Amino acid sequence: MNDKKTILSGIQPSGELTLGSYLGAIKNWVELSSDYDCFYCIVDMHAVTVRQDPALLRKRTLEQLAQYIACGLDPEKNTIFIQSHIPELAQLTWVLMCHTGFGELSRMTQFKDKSAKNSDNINAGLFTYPVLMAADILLYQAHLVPVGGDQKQHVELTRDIALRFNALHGEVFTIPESFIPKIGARIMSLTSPENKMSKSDADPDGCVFLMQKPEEIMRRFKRAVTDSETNVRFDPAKKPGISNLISVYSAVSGNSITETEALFSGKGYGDFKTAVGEAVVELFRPIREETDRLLGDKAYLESAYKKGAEKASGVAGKTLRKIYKKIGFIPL
Ligand code: AQP
Repeated sequence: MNDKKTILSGIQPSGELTLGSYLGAIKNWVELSSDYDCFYCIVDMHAVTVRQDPALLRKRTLEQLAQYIACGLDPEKNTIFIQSHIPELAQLTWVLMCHTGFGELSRMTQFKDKSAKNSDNINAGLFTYPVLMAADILLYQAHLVPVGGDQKQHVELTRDIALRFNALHGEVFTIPESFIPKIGARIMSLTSPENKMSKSDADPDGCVFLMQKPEEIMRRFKRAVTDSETNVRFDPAKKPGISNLISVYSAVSGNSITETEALFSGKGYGDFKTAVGEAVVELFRPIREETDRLLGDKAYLESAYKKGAEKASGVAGKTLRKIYKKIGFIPL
């Protein structure tokens, strides 16, 4: 019998994967992938809450699948799938929407941030997206949801919805918990370190992308915004730029924050930025090469996502049938 706990996590194909996506999510997914029963998805349904170019969305979805695998996720061992391939998700989302308060959704900070950024398209999906995320987590009965710090609020909402549903209809949902990495939970933009590094940032210089060439990665780190001091010291409030670089170096090298500070004590910002850039270049080099190789093998990628959909659907169907029965829908 499989007594491993279940994990669910996903990333939107709303842009090229960044250093933030890697350190805040994928790196931890790989570390957890042997000890848990993992469901890792490409959340294309979430991505369309913001207008996407259809051809680009298709391309990025496939690229993201190749990148997951290149980063070390194994489709044989884990369930790696594309969110829109699982129709039960939309079905469960509707049921959960009827168990979620308008006031609860209004408090979500990501909705406030994204509606400010997309003022010409504040659609209902942007508002109700946390319920889609809750349905994703609950459909697979996930115990743990590895997320960056910014997604914690959505996992809290998922717990509230699940507890409410269970209280009304009996214990059907596993109550999930968020899992937030100690280092790398929030990687900030290199050009405006008070903001999160985001795939769809209007200023691409603030981001480092997984598929970027080494020269370009180095250029971005060398131009990273710092401060007028000269000491490599971790103080996010007063020194957000340098603190962000310290977090990046620590997450990539496996050092603690204090060890990184000690390592660069007495060295200038220039040397430090070069060291951070080089560490990231070496981290991404094999991932980029393997992604390119996988993208040349479309038949393999297709078989990987079909296998993922089949595995995910099996679990999703089981949960949905239970839920439909609980709320009084007549089975067909
Ligand atoms: N900068 C980041 N630091 C730490 N973690 C991050 N994550 C994303 N950016 C960072 C984590 O990656 C997971 C997937 O996120 P997502 O892509 O589905 O959604 P997002 O958080 O909205 O990511 P972006 O890059 O900011 O996308 P856009 O620009 O499209 O909104 C999550 O666990 C997230 O915390």
